Amino acid sequence: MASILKQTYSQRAANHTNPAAKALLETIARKRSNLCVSVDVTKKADFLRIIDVVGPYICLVKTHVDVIEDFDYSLVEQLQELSVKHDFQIFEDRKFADIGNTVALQYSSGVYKIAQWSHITNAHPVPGPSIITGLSSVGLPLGRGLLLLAEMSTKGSLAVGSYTEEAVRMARANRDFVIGFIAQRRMDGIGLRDGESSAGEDFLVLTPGVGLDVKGDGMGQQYRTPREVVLESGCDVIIVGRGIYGKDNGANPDAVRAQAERYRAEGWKAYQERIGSSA
Ligand code: S5P
Repeated sequence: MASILKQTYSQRAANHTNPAAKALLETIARKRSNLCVSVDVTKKADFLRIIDVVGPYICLVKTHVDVIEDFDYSLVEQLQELSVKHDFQIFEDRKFADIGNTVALQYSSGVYKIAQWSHITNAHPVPGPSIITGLSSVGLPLGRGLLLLAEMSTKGSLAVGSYTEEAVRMARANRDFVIGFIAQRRMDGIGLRDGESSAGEDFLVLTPGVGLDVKGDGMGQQYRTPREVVLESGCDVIIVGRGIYGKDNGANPDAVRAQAERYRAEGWKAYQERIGSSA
């Protein structure tokens, strides 16, 4: 079996049993897109317009649903309709970080009921393994998947060294629900104890901090190119926000479409170069 870095997304889909991981890999292969758009805008109309424009070019939409000022539950229904129309998965970037009981409530209940509609969500490993126990009690029966934040894209991030290693160990112990990481590179081999091997392990790596035109945002964000992320660091999905919808909340749909096409093409080219095939 070729190393994960050389396998196609569809070959990898066959090795996954978690429904969210499998569906994401299949969507990537079907649409020839490893691009996730992060839609961090505060008005429903902007949010839906951007997603309708970028829909054809993406595998995944990442949301911060709590920043939307005019939120009501019809937004979720419209997002779900767009996900069917354009064939993409949904990832609410909630970054859970509390005790198991609390995160289970935050995931299942409240205004947003995230587990009802988000195929994938994420959590900080800082509370330890009980955060996975809490979230999986809600998400696993619904076929959802969890990403652990093993690293961050920001300058001075504390998620390094032994923290990252422990995050990977927590994932290894919960492979039914933890489908991968938010990280800046592949995590294969990280945190292995004596006698352990990561052979056969295939965690997905979704990577934010991706931009083609600027290196940062003046607030700690650090950008790398799709080529650096996918080819040089072996990550699987590029997450791009402002690089696609710009400074004006995506007011110009043609400009948003052009950027989505550009990032999709760059991400896919880097993947083809990685696997050594234009398939
Ligand atoms: O380490 C991280 C983890 C995440 S999920 N760095 C990040 O930037 N993110 C998220 O990715 C962040 O919350 C934002 O929604 C997105 C990056 O947006 P951009 O506009 O800087 O591309």
